[in-house]
Amino acid sequence: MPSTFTSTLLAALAGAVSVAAHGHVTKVTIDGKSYDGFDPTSAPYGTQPDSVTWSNGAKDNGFVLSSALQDPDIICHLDATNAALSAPVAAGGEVSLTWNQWADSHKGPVIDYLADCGGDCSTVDKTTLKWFKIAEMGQLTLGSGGGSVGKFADDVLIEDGLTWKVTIPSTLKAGNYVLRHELIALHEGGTEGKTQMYPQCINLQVTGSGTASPPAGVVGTALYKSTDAGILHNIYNDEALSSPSDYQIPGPALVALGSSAGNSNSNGNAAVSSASSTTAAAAATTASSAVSQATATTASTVVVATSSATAKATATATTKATAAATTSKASAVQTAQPASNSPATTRPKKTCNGRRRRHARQIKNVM
Ligand SMILES: [Cu+2]
Repeated sequence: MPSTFTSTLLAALAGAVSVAAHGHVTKVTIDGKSYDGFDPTSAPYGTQPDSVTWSNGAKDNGFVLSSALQDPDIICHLDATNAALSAPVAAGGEVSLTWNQWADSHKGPVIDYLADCGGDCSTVDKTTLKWFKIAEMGQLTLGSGGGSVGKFADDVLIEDGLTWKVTIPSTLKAGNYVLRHELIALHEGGTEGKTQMYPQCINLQVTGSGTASPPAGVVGTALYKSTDAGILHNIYNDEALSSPSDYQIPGPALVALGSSAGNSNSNGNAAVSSASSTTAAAAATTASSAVSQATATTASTVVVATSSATAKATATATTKATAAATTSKASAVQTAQPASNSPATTRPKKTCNGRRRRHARQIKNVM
């Protein structure tokens, strides 16, 4: 299809909705040094200058749908290929990821993972990378009823000028790692297969004298299932939740590695960085001397359970912990929290109408 026609059409559709469109990571900043992100929308979509960010084929800033979570595209985005360079960062240091734009209708969690390349990240086979979660933020406030949507991590991203900060665990052993930074958009998440995943991978060369071996992780194609509670989730039905932490951030449990697990955005959201993240950091202090992975996993899963106030939440959290441990998470979690996945009765009609066709388009375009 001629690109002028495509862009005219997309511009018209974009104009029909009042929000900005999807986005990509446009800049990575570490220790005062900035690295350009990969711009998938830049014609002719070919080679760009060597970068620390992985390239991808999301030509229209598109996404990976939750109907394709077992496809390798979920690892580092559509048709992603390795970045040629790696950015040095000291263990305990901070990585800032700046997005070019993000639609405020696109609510959901922000999650960061690392995977040990076991060698050169510029040539590693992405399907072999095993990811461990180092930071997560989910829902911060509940919607006020009548189908209204609460505050999510990506609202914090927007408030912070589209920059997200993640701290590399201070005890992590030096080496070559890939950072997998991910936004998840749940505006159509009440329908299985419609949640939008926006991962971006960045090569890091972690330095320092840390001694903690990377914990056993999960390959990208096993991180999520389309029926996971935090993936198949109706954000317009907060009446079914008793607290924002009832929204279950998807993926494996946060690992406790040093005292720096958790988002470190400057506006105080470390405190709200979901009970699990903050408490995990506290518990991590206890667990960090014992670097055995079993200890770390126990610490982080136990924390999830103890951080829940109500009996219902505790039951849910306990189920999650157990499920995470047995990796049969999807079914267990679903049973625990069916209410939030029930079809929206109060969903506002106009929420993603204009974009729906556009989304369908994008999927075609990036194929
Ligand atoms: Cu969208």
